[in-house]
Amino acid sequence: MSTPRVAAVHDLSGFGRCSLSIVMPTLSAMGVQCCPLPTAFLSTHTGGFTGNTFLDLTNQMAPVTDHWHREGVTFDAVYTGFMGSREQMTLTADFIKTFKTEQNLIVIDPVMGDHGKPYRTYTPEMCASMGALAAHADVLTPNRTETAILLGVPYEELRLDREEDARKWAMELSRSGSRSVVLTGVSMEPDTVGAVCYDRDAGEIAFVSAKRIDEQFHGTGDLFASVLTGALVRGWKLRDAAQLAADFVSLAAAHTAAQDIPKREGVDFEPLLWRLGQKLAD
Ligand code: PXL
Repeated sequence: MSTPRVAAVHDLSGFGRCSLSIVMPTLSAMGVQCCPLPTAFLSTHTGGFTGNTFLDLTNQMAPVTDHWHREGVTFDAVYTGFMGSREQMTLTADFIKTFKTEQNLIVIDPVMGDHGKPYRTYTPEMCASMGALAAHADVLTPNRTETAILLGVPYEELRLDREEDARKWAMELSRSGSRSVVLTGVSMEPDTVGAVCYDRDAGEIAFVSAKRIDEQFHGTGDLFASVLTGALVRGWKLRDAAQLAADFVSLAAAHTAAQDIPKREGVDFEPLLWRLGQKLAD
């Protein structure tokens, strides 16, 4: 198999693991070439720090798209995450339209918030634009908060602790089965957490779960979606890719919890990447 290639449209935050500082090493460890299109450079992520710098790279997005297109570059997947503005979402949609083929995968992680609240930089208008960007997804990977925002349902009403509810929300997100969905934060038992997966191609719903780690760390959503994307371009089925992602996030969260490092530094996953590589080599 030739090395799969993924275009990653995310921000780059220098300190506090998230977005490209997770996406790039994770895909590399999975034997996947990652081509980053950084949307902004921040000194830190926006949670747990104050006064972060923000270098907007929006004006680079169209020239980079055009240059890659002129050079005839192709991608096995386009994988998008955190966005800094509505304009970036429009430019990301243009990027997707430029590089979409019959065979490749558009994975959209509609990063907007967590624990029932949007991140502090996300305005209601940006959340609406994320819905429009999500229309391009072959695979959509929201958490519970993002699902509530995308579907316009109050967070408290969007329960994910009963199989029939989780199925219902996954199907609603799939837009009548037209896109695959991996909805994270599904927990039917107190000591496990995982995802409900709707596979558009197989027409199937599956549940995956792994051991719940009680502490929450920055970057676990980015880590989940990165592992999922890497496994999908390596040819894994959606439910197997989601199980690998759930297991790896659980392992990394357990490892982080045992380190006693500040939560805002994010999930301490680097020492475990060799295990991910090993799983893909099996
Ligand atoms: O992990 C999501 C994320 C990505 N990028 C930036 C963020 C966050 C979450 O806070 O602030 C800049």
